[in-house]
Amino acid sequence: MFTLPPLPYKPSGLDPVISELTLEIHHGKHHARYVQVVNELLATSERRPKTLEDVVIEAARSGDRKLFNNAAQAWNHGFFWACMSPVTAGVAEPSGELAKAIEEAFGGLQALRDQFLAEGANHFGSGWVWIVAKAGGLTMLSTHDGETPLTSEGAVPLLVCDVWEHAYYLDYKNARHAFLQAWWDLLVDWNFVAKQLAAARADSIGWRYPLPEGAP
Ligand code: MN3
Repeated sequence: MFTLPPLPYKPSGLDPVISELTLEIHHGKHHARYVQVVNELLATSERRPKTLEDVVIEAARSGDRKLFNNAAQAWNHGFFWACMSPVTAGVAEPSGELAKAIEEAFGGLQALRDQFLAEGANHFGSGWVWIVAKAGGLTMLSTHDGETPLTSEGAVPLLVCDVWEHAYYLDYKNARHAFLQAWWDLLVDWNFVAKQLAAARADSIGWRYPLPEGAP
């Protein structure tokens, strides 16, 4: 049984960028439901995967859309929580290898910010905006619904923002760009992003979803 990992901060920790109410519903209802459906589907299947990463990749490979959508959404949300730090922690801007990689790929942090906000604001429908490491360099991409770079050979996600309406609608109504801007300026945990980049360069995927309860 996969579990809903606790948030790495208090539900009020991202306020006022993401209100306590939004975060409680997003984590406690949306994310929880994806985990619940994954467990229900696995309970009636022959599959005994050890990790949620395996569930996502195998479901994508076998074309099991319902399992894929729910497992990928469970994973994406866990990763999304890890990408943010509380407002009171402040934002430590990228430095070292990460700053260098951003400069090479996007021409600097300001250019990356402009591009990320535009990508998120222009994304049509539900999905996610990512920065991924691939072949040593950084790229930006957006995915629809539950689609995730986990299924993309050699791609390691470094950062993601959830642009499904449930992520911001209670706080920002239809103003997705305002949400993205506040999120970028006040919540991104660049230390986490730097750790992911270091992992990618060491041929690891870095952050992993917690193992199922009772896993050996
Ligand atoms: Mn969401």
